[in-house]
Order: sequence, then structure tokens, then C-alpha cells
Amino acid sequence: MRIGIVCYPTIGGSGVVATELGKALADKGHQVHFITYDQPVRLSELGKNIFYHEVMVSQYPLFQYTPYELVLTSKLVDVVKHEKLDLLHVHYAIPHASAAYMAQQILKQQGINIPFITTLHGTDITLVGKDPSFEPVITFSINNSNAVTAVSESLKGDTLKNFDVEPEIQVIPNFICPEWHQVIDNSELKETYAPNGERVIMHMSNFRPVKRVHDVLKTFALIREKIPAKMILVGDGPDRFSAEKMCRELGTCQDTFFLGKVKDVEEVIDIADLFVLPSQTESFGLAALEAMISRVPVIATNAGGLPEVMEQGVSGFMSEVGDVNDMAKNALKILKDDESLEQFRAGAFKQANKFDIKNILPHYENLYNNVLSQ
Ligand code: GMT
Repeated sequence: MRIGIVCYPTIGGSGVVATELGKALADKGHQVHFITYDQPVRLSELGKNIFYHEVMVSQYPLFQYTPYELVLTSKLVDVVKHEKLDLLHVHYAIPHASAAYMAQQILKQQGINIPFITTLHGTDITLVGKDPSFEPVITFSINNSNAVTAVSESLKGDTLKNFDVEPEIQVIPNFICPEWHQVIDNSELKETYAPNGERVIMHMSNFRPVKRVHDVLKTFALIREKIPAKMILVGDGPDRFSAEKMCRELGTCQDTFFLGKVKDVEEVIDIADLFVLPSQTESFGLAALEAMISRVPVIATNAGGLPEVMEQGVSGFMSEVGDVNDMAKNALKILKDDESLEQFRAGAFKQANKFDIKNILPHYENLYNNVLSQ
């Protein structure tokens, strides 16, 4: 098959899932064309069957906001036509689904039929999408997709609750590729942050309010009262400034490291003993899964799709949103001794393996075949 994948190229779950899916499809012999405005972060090298088409966004003095959706649409028309694509798979509805719809209509007038599949990832539904400024377009483009998938049952439920949706939504969970997470000896790096064998606690996100980074710091302060520990925060975003301020107020700065954005997360995640993801909502929580496959147990919230990804008391623990006391108590249960930590490390790894890409890829291939046979 010749497949066009439209995604965000930045660090973030939907782009990571789209890129890794494309790479796996290419490995199986499909021809994959990524169409986005920058080279996707996980696409460090182009390989056999993989092509990248950059959407060039030009500035013009009249535009206060450059109309990305239009240039993306034109690019889709061009790539579908000249690369003879069979289908488009768009990740994150805004604005990819409506651009795909528009491209489909333009191509129809030229006698070309191109189906498109929309994969809903999370905030395109739960935060941004349901905002009245987007809702009518999202509803329309979901209803006019040739197939729609969601990354969890929870997200499917949110979509049905917030939108007047007609097509069947198929749940296809996110995945990991175990071979990309080989255990490497990172003890030297760990020692630079935790020279006296302190436990290393990690958080990784885009520091948006939905991630509740302040709860990470409050939880850490409670843990550090009981055991020697260091906190590493990976990523950047709107709440970083106030998080740094809070860390000064809590008096935990000497044990806290803000690393900023890191491209190869698997290189740093290995040094963690515990991962903390106290989000307000999380349609899936790919970051938690990436921690788990690296044998790092997770403290998370009982929110959105996280209960579908985690196993309570095995891969870590889930608490109510904002209950930092419970999160700290659970963290200490995991970290209290090496035996307990090893048990949770094994539990996290076992649970993560349920999301092996080899179990997930056939669902996408079947869906593509169904769409093409319609
Ligand atoms: O909104 C975000 O946090 C980014 C978004 C994305 O596009 O990267 O993440 C969403 O999609 C991920 C991949 O499917 C999920 O693992 C995240 O849980 C989801 N984020 C939220 O629901 C907040």
C-alpha cells in the first residue's frame, strides 16, 4: 500500500505514535509518505519505503495568522496525485482531518478517489476540539472521515459525549516497540544526578496545565521528606516558569533538575526509579507506557485512558487527580526497598509488553484494507 501519514512533527504523543506506526508499516513493505511541516522527531533517518514531504508555510504581510491548513491541503493534493497514494491517515483531528477532507474533495473533481482515516489522540477532543471555536469543523470532519479510530475506550467515550458523531469509532491503543527500549547501562548518567544512590524520580511532559506539573513537585517534596531522592523534569512549556518558582518555594531546588526538551527520551528515562504523571486527563498516557517498557514503575492519576494502560498495584499506582498525599504514599510503597522496587519494575515491564506493536499493527492494516475495499 502507499500510505500518506499526516501528523505533528514535534515531541508529543500523537507525532511519536504516527511516526513509529509509519516506520513499522514501511518495515512491512508498505510505502509511507510523511506529510508535515518539519521532519518528525522520531524520524531521524529516512529508510527504505519512507519519504518525507515538507509543508512549506510562507509568510505574507497580510496574514496575521498564516493559513497552515490551506498549504497542507495543497500539499496533500500534490502528494496523493504524484505519489499515487492509496489512502491518507491523519493523526490529531485539528486541522489534519479537515485538510484531508478538503484535499479529498479537490481530488474527487479530478477523478481521484482518496479515502482518509482520522485517529483521535486526546486534546483534539477533550480540550481544544470541544471548544466552540473548533467544534463544528471537528464534528464535520470526523463524520466525513472514511474511518475513525481513538487511542482508548476513554477517548472514544469522550468523543461520543462531546460530539454528534455518526461513524463507528474503532479503538486501537497506542503501542511500544520493545526493541527500541533495550536496557543500556546508564549508571554514569544516573550518578551525575544522584551521586549518593538517591532514588531518581522523573516527570516528562509539555508542561501544559493539563499535566499538573505542580503536583509532581508537591509529591516529590513529600517523598523527599521520607527518603533521599532527586527529581528530574524533562520537557518544557507554559508551566515551567511557575514550576521553577514553586520548587524554590518548597525548598527542593537543590534536588530538582529541569532538563528542558530532550529528543531521545529512552536514553534518559532509563535512569529513573519512578515516573510521575499526575495529569488532569490523559487520553492514553504514552509517556507512562514508555516509562513502563523501560522498567520504570509509574505513579499516575485515575484519569482518562490511564486505567487502560496501567495495572493498579502492579505497574505502579493511580490516585485521584490532585491527591498528592496518596501519590507520595504510593511512591514510597514502591521505593521503600530494592526488593519492592524490583517487583514493580518487573510488573511495569510485563504490563507494557501487552502493548507490543506486533499486536497493534495488524489492526491498522486490517482497517486500511477495509477502507480500501469500501
Ligand atoms: O495533548 C497532549 O498532551 C499532546 C497529545 C499529542 O498530540 O501528543 O497527547 C495526546 O495523545 C497522546 C498519543 O496518543 C496520548 O498518549 C496522550 O495521553 C494525549 N494527551 C492527553 O490526552 C492530554
